[in-house]
Amino acid sequence: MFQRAIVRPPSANFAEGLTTADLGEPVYEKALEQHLHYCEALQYCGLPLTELEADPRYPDSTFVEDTAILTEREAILTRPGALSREGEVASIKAILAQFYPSLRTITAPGTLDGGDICEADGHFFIGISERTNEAGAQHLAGFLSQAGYTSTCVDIRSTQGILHLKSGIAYLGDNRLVLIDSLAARAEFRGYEIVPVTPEEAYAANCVRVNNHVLIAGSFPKFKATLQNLGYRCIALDMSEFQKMDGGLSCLSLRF
Ligand code: CIR
Repeated sequence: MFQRAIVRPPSANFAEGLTTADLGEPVYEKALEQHLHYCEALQYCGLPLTELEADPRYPDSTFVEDTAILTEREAILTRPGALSREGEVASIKAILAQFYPSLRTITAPGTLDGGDICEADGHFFIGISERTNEAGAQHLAGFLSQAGYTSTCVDIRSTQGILHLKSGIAYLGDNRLVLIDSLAARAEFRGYEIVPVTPEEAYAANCVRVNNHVLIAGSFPKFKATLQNLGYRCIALDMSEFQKMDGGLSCLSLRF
């Protein structure tokens, strides 16, 4: 169960952030509105929010998930793989210090984005991607192991169409992993019940189980029906403006 979450609204220069998507420029006012609905959904799921101020120095800073790994036992600050995002960690550190007695940090030469880390009940999948390098992955694996957790690295550098591991995978609890087609057959995920996402709905794979609900991106009817048939209560949220900036549902909050 999550107790609370940290969020940061997009800044007016949000469209200046990094993106590989060819979906047009995001509309700031619409992004703000979508962010507001996202926050309301987290609150509806029982999470009080710590809302940070928008930070125009870092146009990608609304994607707070990339700056830290939060576990029940400790918090680890990341070293984001994109240079333009490195400075985002400082303000998150100040906030997290209020909740965690000690903070660990990924250091050079390691780089690591929170979007590459997927926790499945005490086991962590660590994506090695364009953002998270092997040194960063090993550094995190060491911290996790010291805290009594296990981890597996998943190299996604040759998996098309995903920026981060969690762009293609989500853990629902109950030993169930949501997986896009191109990750579904990977040996690393053997032993889990796989909840498939069709290629046309691949963006929907980045969903988030928040206590008794699953937050999912809007307009993916097949995936929504799959989850509902499994008994999950879904809250669908329009994410169009964040998708234009390569962002998914999970990256808009740090939940702990
Ligand atoms: C970036 O490229 O870093 C941002 N525009 C999107 C980050 C999305 N983060 C995530 O999925 N965890």
